[in-house]
Amino acid sequence: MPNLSPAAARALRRLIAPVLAGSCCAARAADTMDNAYWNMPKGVTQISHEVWWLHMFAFWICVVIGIGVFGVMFYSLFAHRRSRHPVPAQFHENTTVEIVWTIIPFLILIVMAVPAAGTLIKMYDTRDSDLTVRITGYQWKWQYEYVGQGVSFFSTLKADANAARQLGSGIDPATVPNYLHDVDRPLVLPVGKKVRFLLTSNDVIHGWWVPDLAIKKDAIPGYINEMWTKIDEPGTYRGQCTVLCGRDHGFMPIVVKALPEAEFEQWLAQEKSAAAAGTPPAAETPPAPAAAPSSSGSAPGAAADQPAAVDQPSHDP
Ligand SMILES: [Cu+2]
Repeated sequence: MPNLSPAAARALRRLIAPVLAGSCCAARAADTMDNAYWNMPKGVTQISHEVWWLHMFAFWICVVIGIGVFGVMFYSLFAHRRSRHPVPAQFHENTTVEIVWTIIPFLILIVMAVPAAGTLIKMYDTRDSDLTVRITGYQWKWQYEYVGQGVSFFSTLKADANAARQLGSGIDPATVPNYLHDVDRPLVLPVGKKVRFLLTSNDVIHGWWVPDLAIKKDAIPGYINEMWTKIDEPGTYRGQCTVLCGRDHGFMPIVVKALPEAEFEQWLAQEKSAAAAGTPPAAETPPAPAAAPSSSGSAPGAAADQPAAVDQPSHDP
């Protein structure tokens, strides 16, 4: 679980391990415990915390309803069984019952809708942002453009994962760190600043999703979707394209690197001077060799300040 301290997670694993020992699932279960996907991640933004709270709130309401409904059902099955009550009670069209079982669900829905609407309104409020990043989806990569800063680059599947995924590559994906969840150039963002995203696509519909930021929206060609985030903690946050967008849909991960403000400013200054000098900014690893035919044209207005068009990942065996 994301909230467990390492010591608590270890203790829980030790408790569960004997149960799983000898089962073919043991290794897998240990991995699942480590990666902790038992629940929705709490995330690193105020909005993601609110979304998590709403999720838990609705979950506990469902638990109480479940216990109530099944409790009444099993009690009735037992207490009013045929041997004790051969003639069933009749309360068809009983006005009181009708009113009660209409009003109670209505009230439950209101109780859930009020806080959910409050969070939704906040999610849609992109005003007063400190920075705007335009995100464009391509088959099969992302382009990040820091609006008004002259900085723009493509973010593509990391070369080692790209090599391992080729048919007959002979590379064990388990040996590749963050296999299919790492990119050559992450989206770098400042911590504690409101960042607005303008999301669109160059070809087909993609989806930009980073669970830790509680952001998930469709990137639609010819249409701009807005969203925002304000990250509380420095770190690396990973996500994926979430709209089935073609052959390499599974090979266009998202990585967000949140830096303290001073470090971010330093990074941005470097990128700006590299862009101004016309030198391609250094990718963390060299881009994958070009092999696939390019199906994506250049984005409108992006060519001028786009020094390094990274080759898209190839898939051909
Ligand atoms: Cu996609």
